[in-house]
Amino acid sequence: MARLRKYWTLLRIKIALSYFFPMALGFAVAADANPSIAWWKVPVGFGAFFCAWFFASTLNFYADVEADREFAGKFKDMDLSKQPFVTGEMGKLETWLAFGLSAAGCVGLSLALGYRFAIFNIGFMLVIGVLYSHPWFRLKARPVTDILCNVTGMGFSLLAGLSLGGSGLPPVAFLVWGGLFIAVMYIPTVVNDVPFDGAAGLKTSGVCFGASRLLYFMAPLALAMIPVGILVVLNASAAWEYRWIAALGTPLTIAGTAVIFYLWHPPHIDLNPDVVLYPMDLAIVALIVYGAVRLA
Ligand code: DMA
Ligand code: MG
Ligand code: MG
Repeated sequence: MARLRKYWTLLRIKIALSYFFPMALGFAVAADANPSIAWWKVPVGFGAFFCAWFFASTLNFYADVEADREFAGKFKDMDLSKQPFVTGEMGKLETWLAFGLSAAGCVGLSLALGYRFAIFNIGFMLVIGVLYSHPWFRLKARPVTDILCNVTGMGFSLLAGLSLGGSGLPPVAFLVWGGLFIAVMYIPTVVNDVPFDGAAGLKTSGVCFGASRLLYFMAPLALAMIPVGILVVLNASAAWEYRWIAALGTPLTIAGTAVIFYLWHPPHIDLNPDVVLYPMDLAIVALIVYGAVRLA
């Protein structure tokens, strides 16, 4: 059991679930639109997602050893200085097996669901894994692209979930709203990392623009969610899930932004991320149960 622990650490479940949220939403919408989805596609699709995520998360740890070794922050999902590539628990063979099996699992399970799911789920693995972390691209260490990677990856997660039920696409206004939402959610995490990323020489958005300036940029982004959110809510032909998420998510994001500004005691935001993550996990359970009931 002790030998398996490190793989659990690599899975980084708390963050995994935040990237899984859009897929759960996509699945719920897909199940509404097409209640005749073959049930086996759901566990296979979710399995394909977690293979993609495991690959991405493992690559992030693998590529971040230098920065994670110096890690001393506390407002984080985990103590990065204890990650398996820093502690030396990952042997060469284990490393190759972890990458090989998760990538093969992602591609194989995705293709079993069809080309459409495969494009989005493998796209997710490439954007959130390779483009974000791999030293060739390492978009996590460049201003703006760190945020855009997350917006794109979350979009792929949603589109993969949706494609479990065919070829439906979300309204453009919801995609714009979601992009703003993800940017607002991601910015505090970059801001909290500024001291460590700066010391490690990473030029993230936070390091480049300055922690405070980037943090305050959340305000115009959150406010821009109002008109776009109204467009989504008023779109009577959009799935009810999109309309409710825009209706509830817009005021929540604005209130959350105000709370974060209030808790901004440079260089840290004194907010436990669990406050956001646990309600999101409940929403995931609700969406999956809803989708499963629609299929039953
Ligand atoms: C972790 O990214 C996120 C993914 C998508 C694997 P990061 O390296 O910027 O954050 P952390 O410093 O928490 O590892
Ligand atoms: Mg990292
Ligand atoms: Mg970081």
